[in-house]
Amino acid sequence: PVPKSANSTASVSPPPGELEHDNVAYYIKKKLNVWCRQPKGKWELGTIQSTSGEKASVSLLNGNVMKVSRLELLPANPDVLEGVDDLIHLSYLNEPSVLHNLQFRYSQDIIYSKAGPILIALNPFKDVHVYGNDLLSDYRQRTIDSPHVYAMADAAYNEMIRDEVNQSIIISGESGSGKTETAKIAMQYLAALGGGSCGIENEVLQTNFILEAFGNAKTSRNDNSSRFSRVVQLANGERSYHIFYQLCAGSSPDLKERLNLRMASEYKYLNQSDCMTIDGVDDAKNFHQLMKALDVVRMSKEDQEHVFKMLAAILWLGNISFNAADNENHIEVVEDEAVTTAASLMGCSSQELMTALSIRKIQAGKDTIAKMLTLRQAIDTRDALAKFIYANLFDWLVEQVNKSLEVGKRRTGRSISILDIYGFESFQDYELDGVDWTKVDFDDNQECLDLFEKKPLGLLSLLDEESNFPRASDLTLANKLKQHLNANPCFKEEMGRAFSVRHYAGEVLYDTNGFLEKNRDPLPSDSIQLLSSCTCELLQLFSKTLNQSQKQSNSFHAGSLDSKKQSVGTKFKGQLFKLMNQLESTTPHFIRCIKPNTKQLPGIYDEDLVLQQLKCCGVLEVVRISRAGYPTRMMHQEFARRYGFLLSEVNTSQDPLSISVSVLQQFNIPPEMYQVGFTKLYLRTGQIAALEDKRKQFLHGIVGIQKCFRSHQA
Ligand code: AOV
Ligand code: MG
Repeated sequence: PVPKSANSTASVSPPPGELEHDNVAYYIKKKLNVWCRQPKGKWELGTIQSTSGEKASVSLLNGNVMKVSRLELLPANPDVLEGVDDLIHLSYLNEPSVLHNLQFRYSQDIIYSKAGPILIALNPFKDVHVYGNDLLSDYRQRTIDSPHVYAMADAAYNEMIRDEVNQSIIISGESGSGKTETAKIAMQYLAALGGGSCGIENEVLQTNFILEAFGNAKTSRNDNSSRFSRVVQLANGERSYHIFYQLCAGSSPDLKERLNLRMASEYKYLNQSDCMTIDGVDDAKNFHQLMKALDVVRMSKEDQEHVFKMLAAILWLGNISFNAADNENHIEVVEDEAVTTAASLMGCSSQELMTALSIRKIQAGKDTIAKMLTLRQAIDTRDALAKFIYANLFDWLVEQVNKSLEVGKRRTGRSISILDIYGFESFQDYELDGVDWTKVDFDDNQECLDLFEKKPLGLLSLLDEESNFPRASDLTLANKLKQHLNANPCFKEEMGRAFSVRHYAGEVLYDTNGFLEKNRDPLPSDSIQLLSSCTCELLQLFSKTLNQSQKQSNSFHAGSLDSKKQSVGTKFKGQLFKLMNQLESTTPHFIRCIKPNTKQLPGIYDEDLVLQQLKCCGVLEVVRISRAGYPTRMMHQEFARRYGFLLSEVNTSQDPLSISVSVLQQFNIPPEMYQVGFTKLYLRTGQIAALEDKRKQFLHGIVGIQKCFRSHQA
């Protein structure tokens, strides 16, 4: 597709280009605004008064007059473009202009803007009153067309109907930027299209509450962060999954008694981080809403009780403690309320649970040897059990919810998928100026992908391989990675156990500490046996699922000592591949969420933070390329097919990309007139016309020769 260029603003913009010798005079004469970089890097608006040599004297809006190098000046957009709703319309797409435009809108609570095809959503951290039924129908009837999640959801819906193609809405952004809220807003719109507050649409909305209770937690960056695996270990000021606090705060006296439940602060898994509540959040109230949501998805009271039982069992597991049993570091389990309650909730005897947590049986030939565990091993075993139960409980819940929605499903054969993921948290290592977004080719991330998934020498394969060596350590892993991956330009060696990866978004430093253990995510066979002997139905089900998946993979690894269960890395990779496959068959719509400040407060717009996020997700390049600059985009195949035959030396083995480049070179198209992407070619105005001319001439020539040939024959 060839997008139309945004020529609508051409009449109001001053001569194009940066501030160069020949147009400074124009700026002075017309008193046009310029951006002037201040000593601390901030950009201020002003007008140029005079120039002498490389220096310019600038009068700032605040009244100050500064002498600066011309390099510190950038053209500002004319006033009529103040706050345009699509960055594409800006005459100048420099950093201060983009930042100013978004800030101008943000200060008026206009949180949505377009960047070409992408919707930018700035997190307001307050209610901006741009949702609800009235607006919903305004967008539906197209009486409003300003950028909004509703508009994007509406476009997805219409395209689904019109093109009969599945759609996806892909939401990205760093932690706390508003992805999950945005996903919910999109779902609200689609639910309203489907009929509103009753029926399956309502059920889908209600499932959000269940998924958030069990899948979200307070982190330092987001009070309601979509997270994963934080049952046994918490950082200071952060919480475990909401559901634990909700259960402790909101369950009825009866339920409390049946589960022998205490206050959240009495559980070690919850009280280790010194953070029990969230400002403005009522856990007890949310528990009641959760129970309602479980009713809506038709989960039986009996199943609900099972779920709560498992949650209580996890909490009590965390309180189990150990005593020294000898002076060789071995331990025994303290037989107290924690053990007895956990065991009774799980449906086994205290003794069975204590044995599983303190002894490991090892097969030596035909004999079984019982080995006592050290304190570290015992704690790891206990925590692995708690994590296993929670992870399986979560999967089971999702399955139940999906089943419940299947019941009333009206199948049209078409779908709109909304992708909300958990956001990146590691941003300290960000090299602020490390990524030159004017140069980065935004659709070529191949080297980085190779670094992770190439077989057999990609990061994930190497990690799996090392995870299978009994004597491997975090250091041997780091060395192995350095040995094999150093040649990849996205990999960087660091001291000791560390290494860095140059991701598309920026460089991230990794410490291999705990990598192997996390990747193995082991559950000792004694624990598996324990689970299968428990009377609790859910635990039996979980251990059965585990046994089945192990049997399947064991058949491929017959004779190996370890039970070869899939590593976490491999599992994750498999899930991502599945996701990618699913997305690739859809028409994607992109929403980039931006967090204007790290304090989670309204009204604060941190320019550096916003810029960093715009850069890292490639928004500016998309605008740069989709706007007038490179209005023509063509797939390499398409380009090669149309112009490849013009090459004087045709090499049929060449790939389309190389053919494209050869064509451009043969006709001396200057490099500033195009950008070569991994899949597409981007061309400035006029270039295709020139190439079409050459093509016509060439074809004309052939026709001429043929005519000539024919007349000779005649
Ligand atoms: P995330 O999904 O991107 O983070 P959330 O969607 O949870 O971020 O948003 C974080 C918080 O920002 C919410 O709890 C709201 O308080 C506020 N917020 C976001 N969007 C809006 C909006 N449109 N209007 C009002 N407030 C909003 V993470 O899940 O951490 O990556 O893993
Ligand atoms: Mg989220």
